[in-house]
Amino acid sequence: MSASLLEVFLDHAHRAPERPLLTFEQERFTYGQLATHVTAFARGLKQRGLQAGERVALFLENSARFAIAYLGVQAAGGVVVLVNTAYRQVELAHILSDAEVCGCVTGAAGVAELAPLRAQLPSLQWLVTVERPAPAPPESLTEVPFDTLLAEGTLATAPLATPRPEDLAVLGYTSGTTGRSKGAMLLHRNLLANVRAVSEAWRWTEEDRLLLTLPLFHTHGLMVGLHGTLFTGASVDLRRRFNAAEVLAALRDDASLTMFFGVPTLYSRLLEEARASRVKPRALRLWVSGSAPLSPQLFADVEAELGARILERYGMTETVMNTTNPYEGERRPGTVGFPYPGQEARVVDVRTRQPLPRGETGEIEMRGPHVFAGYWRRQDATAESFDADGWFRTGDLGEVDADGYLRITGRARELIISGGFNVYPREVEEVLALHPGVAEVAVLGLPDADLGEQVVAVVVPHPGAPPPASQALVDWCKDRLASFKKPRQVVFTEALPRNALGKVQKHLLRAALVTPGTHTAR
Ligand code: MLC
Ligand code: AMP
Repeated sequence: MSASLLEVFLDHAHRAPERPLLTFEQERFTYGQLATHVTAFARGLKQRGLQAGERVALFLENSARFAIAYLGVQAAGGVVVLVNTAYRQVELAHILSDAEVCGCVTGAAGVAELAPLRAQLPSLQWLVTVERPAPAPPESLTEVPFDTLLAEGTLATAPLATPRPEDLAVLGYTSGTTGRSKGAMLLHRNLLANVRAVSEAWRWTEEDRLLLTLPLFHTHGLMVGLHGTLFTGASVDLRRRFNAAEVLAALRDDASLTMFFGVPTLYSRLLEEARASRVKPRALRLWVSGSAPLSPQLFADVEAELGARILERYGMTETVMNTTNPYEGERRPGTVGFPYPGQEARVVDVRTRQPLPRGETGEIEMRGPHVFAGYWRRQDATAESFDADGWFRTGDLGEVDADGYLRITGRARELIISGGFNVYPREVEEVLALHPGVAEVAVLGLPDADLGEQVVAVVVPHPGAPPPASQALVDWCKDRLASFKKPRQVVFTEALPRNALGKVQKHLLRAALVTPGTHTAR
């Protein structure tokens, strides 16, 4: 029995080295070729001193090199720290210092973004750069071009120990309810258990070929798309990014494709593109949506116009995939189906923590071999997230319908999901509050036809001063945070509604903004 996904992948490579695995732009890799690169990358890292358990950040766009670095770090005994490429200095400094990374694999933009943070990142020793020429890194950092590391590793003979099930594989940063994200510790056995469950539920086999345009730095693209491919011995057509016209053309022309995975925004953009271009995709074996709610309307439109009955599933960084609509049975719009094989889900009363009967709304909890091992160096947050019986509190609200389908009805925590990316209002509020023209600020999510939800900031300007221009506040955010977190709307008001304890009543702001004119002026 394999102890890790890495081992399963290397086993495929050993038994069927010629089997096609991955295409990316002009590059093609069989299982054997990718495994050779992974082993060389791992040996290169070890030769340069990487110790078991040390953290290495991947701050990298989609490419074959992402997959090589991801598996290579694990093969060297290291822990991968995933970083969204849109992150700017505030997010980067926090994640890289919290995880105490010793190295980072990145591109030219990443080197430039990291340079001013050097003083805040004493643990960071080296960069592996995927582009030549990369900008010169700060003098105190060793820079190794990706290909040089591979060449060094090819000559090296250092033995590689395969990871044990309890070893830490990945730190996925998430859930910044305090404005700062926490590293979810995913062990090799968590990842293996989940990918096994997902591939079984979706009948994923080596005959499948996935069109993957989601970013690999998040759960959906990486731990569903890439992991499932590697586990089953299947293949993937990996794209640098999502482009609706290119995706539709591929889905029309490439008969080898059998699966497509997306967040709801990808489906609404595909639909728009299909309407405009009249291009229709071929029938695929499986279309999956997740990471954000898929509206029953979009589900119905995609079925009517693209001929695809989407399978919606529910997941999160801490647990990878939680529940799924059935592959063979009814895919019920507006629901996320049932727990995967070997995993448990339940809905509990948020006060008593007792399980609720069907039809009643409470917090969704998960238990099973896929559930992460806790938050990195955050015993307090870990303890708060689990009960004595090992149930993990997801922070999502839901109910189970009469037939056992789970329906997500809301979130217990403050979280905006915009185009499948998470935005924690507190983080944006903290950045806006530092602007000299801002006295108070509340950030919330409002419905958005393209993104599902959009970020909106309600700002109280400093009294006596003219209110700052909206664009100045948007730019202030963009200079400090990932651009997708910037407010799409800035609304000025004289005071924020607060309850007796002084807490901002965002539901009143939301209601006023959805029916403008009640509390705030735009
Ligand atoms: C990009 N922009 C966004 C945005 N994505 N704004 C709000 N929300 C988003 N999601 C902004 C950029 O900041 C930029 O602004 C402008 O749009 C153009 O950037 P882009 O990169 O060219 O955008 P685009 O290619 O259109 O990206 C849209 C997208 C992308 C939907 C393809 O957001 C995406 O790949 N989303 C998928 C996210 C994902 O994989 N989530 C899974 C998480 S895992 P400006 O002003 O700078 O020009 C998870 C668990 C689970 O949740 O269950 O799966
Ligand atoms: P992340 O922390 O980035 O992994 O985001 C996980 C969150 O995305 C979950 O806690 C849910 O709130 C949300 N999510 C994932 N899948 C779905 C879905 N199918 N429907 C609604 N929300 C979802």
